[in-house]
Amino acid sequence: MIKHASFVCAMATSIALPLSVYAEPFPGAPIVVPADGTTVTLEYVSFEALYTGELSFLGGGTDLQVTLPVGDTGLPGLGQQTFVNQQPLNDSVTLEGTYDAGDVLHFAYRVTDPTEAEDTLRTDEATESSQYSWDSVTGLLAIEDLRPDHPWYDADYDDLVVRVTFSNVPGPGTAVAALFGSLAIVGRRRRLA
Ligand SMILES: [Ca+2]
Ligand SMILES: [Ca+2]
Repeated sequence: MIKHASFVCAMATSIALPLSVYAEPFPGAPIVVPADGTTVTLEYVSFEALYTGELSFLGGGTDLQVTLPVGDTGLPGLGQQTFVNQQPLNDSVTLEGTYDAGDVLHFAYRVTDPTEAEDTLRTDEATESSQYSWDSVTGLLAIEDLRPDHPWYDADYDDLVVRVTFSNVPGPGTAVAALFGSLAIVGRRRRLA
């Protein structure tokens, strides 16, 4: 019975390929921040890959441009280190900075091993953004670590999977802005009266 069950399981697994086990991929969808004053947390979910790769946070910006870069904490020029797919050091990482509605978050994935496969895939590069699948409903950001012209390319989007959580914590700046907003309305009403 056990053998039969594992055979069925193996069959199901092979039938399910090459689609991701998490969701239908959305290649190249921009990771758009939903609200002003947002902090962003990244949580490690899983990996299924032969290659080792490291995900870094480049910063915020527009669809294909980083305009708010963050400082390097890992790989030079690639911003904040988050996770290595095969050996995550942390369960979650809070990304540097706070972001406003409409800001697009950008990432780089450095394939580091085996060395002959070295490559960097960036969400701010038009030819590379489709290596990332972003599902704004589940919050899952999933990476395909090989380019379409690679013989082992499989578009499974599970070579590293992380969950993105947006937190909107109103800070003192928001309260001050709200106060000025109320004063402005009072002032306008007085002028109108
Ligand atoms: Ca893959
Ligand atoms: Ca894979």
